[in-house]
Amino acid sequence: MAEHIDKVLCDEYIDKRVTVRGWIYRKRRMGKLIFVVLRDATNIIQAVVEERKIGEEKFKLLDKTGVESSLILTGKVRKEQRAPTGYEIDVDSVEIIGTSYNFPITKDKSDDFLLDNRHLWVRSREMNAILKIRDTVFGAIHEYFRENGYCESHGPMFVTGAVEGGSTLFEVPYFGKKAYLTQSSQFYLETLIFSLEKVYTIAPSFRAEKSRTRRHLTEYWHAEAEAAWYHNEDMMRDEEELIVYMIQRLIEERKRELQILNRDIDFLKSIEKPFKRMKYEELIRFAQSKGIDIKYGDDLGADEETAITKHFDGPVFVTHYPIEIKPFYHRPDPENPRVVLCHDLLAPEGYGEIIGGGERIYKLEVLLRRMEEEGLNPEDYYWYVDLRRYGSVPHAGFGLGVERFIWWLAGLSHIKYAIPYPRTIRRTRP
Ligand code: NSS
Repeated sequence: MAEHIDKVLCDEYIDKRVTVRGWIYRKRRMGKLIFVVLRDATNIIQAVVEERKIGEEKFKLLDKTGVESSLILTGKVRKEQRAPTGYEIDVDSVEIIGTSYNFPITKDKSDDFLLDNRHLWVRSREMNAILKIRDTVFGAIHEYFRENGYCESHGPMFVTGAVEGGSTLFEVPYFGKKAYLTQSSQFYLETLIFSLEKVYTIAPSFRAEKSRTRRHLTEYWHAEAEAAWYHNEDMMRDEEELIVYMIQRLIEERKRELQILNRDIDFLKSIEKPFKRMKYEELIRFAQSKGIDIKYGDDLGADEETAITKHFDGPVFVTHYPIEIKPFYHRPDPENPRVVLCHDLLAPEGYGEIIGGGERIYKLEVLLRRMEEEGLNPEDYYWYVDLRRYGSVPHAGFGLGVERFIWWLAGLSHIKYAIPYPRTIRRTRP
């Protein structure tokens, strides 16, 4: 009996007869031999098929069928330096399960073509590596929060109000009324801390982003946390622990995938906590010293973030933004109410913001005043306001854009590579 292999072939299999299942990655015929490079979820493996071992008829069928056909191959493993992974299977049995002719994805296809064919492109080695990195990231987020006393909970996706400003809300018809797709689960997590104290969620968030940048999706996965009794600094400490934990888990579990993507692993290893902290005011001075055209009071756009963070050698927390450029819920600094006790975490190497968070206003009168200043109707947020009426406590939270993190961590050129089916201003298919 041949052993079915669903892990990466290594020395322990030499001279053993194994069965592998997968898809043709490459194929080349040389006379009475066919070299098949088969891929499965783990890796690729070269197999050599001799006509005399499998018979003329099977050999012809195998010769005809193309890239991405599904096969079951059985044969003996040997070391072969010329093979892509250093091993080769000397095949004695071939089963063709699903033929494939003219697989549409070939070398040098345009980006748009690959996006139209994302359902097929997810099979590529690059996407396979990214999807595995993504798997580890989601797992690590759950691990981190669960190990640190956070309880997983969920807010709704259909909502009636904005969290991050009205301009990026998606409106949906809702039985004769209007509803929106949520921009963030933050306000619901805030309600839940009064029951669970420390909560987190991983859920989609939706932004009607009209900007076409390398960092915006209209639908993204958002890892959000909220904790009672936490101040800004407490939350930043948990965030840097989470980021370092995720990086560690990726280096342990996904080194090969990071190498496939040509990510500099030594650089990732160099990322340590605590991260540098900089007040917004200092950041503006720093940017100006680098010749970047920005002044106090400006929000950081994608271009500024890229230009600034190219000068960073690790993630940097930027705190104390001017009150005017942040949403109403941020707590004004009691020592200087023109700024708020918030933070953004900016990833280095030109990537920019991956986290937004901070301390929330917990006094009723301050919240009502801020809503009035921003022209918001407290009625629309009655349940959010209520939290400040019944046993309010200081609290803080944050949101990590999971694709933003993967985009940076894997060193990708565009955020659309960080998710299997990206949704952008121009794309809702496939
Ligand atoms: O707008 S944020 O900065 N902040 C919030 O939504 C807070 N309500 C989160 C909280 O405190 N619970 O978004 C948070 C993060 C941001 O840093 C990005 O990493 C990511 O969400 N984000 C996005 N990722 C991809 N595409 C888009 N359009 C996007 N917008 C934000």
